[in-house]
Amino acid sequence: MAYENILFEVKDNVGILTINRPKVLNALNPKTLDEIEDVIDRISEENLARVLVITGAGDKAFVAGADISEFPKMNSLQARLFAKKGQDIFFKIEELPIPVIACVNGYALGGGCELAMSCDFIYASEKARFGQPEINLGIIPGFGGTQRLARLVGRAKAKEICMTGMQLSALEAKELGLVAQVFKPEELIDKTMEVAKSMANKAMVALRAIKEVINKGLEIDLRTGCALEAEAFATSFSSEDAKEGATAFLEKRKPVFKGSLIN
Ligand code: CO8
Repeated sequence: MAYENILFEVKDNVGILTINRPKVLNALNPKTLDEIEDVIDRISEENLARVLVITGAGDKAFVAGADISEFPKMNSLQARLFAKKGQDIFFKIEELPIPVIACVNGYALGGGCELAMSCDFIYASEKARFGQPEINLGIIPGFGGTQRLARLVGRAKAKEICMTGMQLSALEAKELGLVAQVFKPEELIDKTMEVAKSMANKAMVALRAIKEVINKGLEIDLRTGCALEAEAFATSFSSEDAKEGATAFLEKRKPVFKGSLIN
């Protein structure tokens, strides 16, 4: 598929997906969602990258939401299908077996905040702004925002954010646990790539297991979550990379992980 609204490249095993509609602050229309899905599917099926970074083109926005110009064309059924389409793709991102970092360079509003929340963690520029402003359009978040935000920042704060349409600064989002780290705008992409490249050299079976167990564990009780952890621990323990990790430590050298997702 030739992409019109996104850019995708792989550098040092790190995939960089850039939403590229800067004139409309990278708003997500159906075609952009299709293109994002195509990249995610290719990464899953063809092992194109060991880590994925998602960012927005230009210096103003990560993604300013779903494309509002599409709304007048939609009836209720089409709106439901559009919401479902976004949700399904964001689940694919959440379930991708490699780490995904949202590199939030500006506005992450509505569908943009929802896209960022489907990633494993968020690095943000000091200029980034987060929010679910759908209430100001007379609608509610539709790409998973009510659900993921409440799980990430708690019930009261999620309700305040969705009910008022307020925007959060990067630092406020960090205080709430929505953002993992905040960087100066000019340093954001380099710092993100540094971390992404470092993770791309780690043990992939273990990274996949951490992602799966934390994601699933948050949905279930502690005892069942710990049972899942023990299973996943056993899987990582028997991987080739685990043998290399222990051997390298005992031989006092740096491990060279193969980075295979298969044991
Ligand atoms: N959709 C379409 N176009 C947009 C969007 C958007 N979400 N955001 C900005 N644009 C366009 C503007 O219309 C403008 O275009 P033009 O130059 O042709 O006038 C251009 O981008 C630049 O924007 P502004 O001039 O408004 O820039 P400002 O710096 O003045 O303001 C803001 C920046 C605050 C980000 C402002 O643009 C804004 O409020 N944008 C809308 C934010 C928003 O409400 N997002 C939520 C959208 S709804 C959503 O995401 C729901 C997800 C689930 C959908 C389910 C489907 C039914």
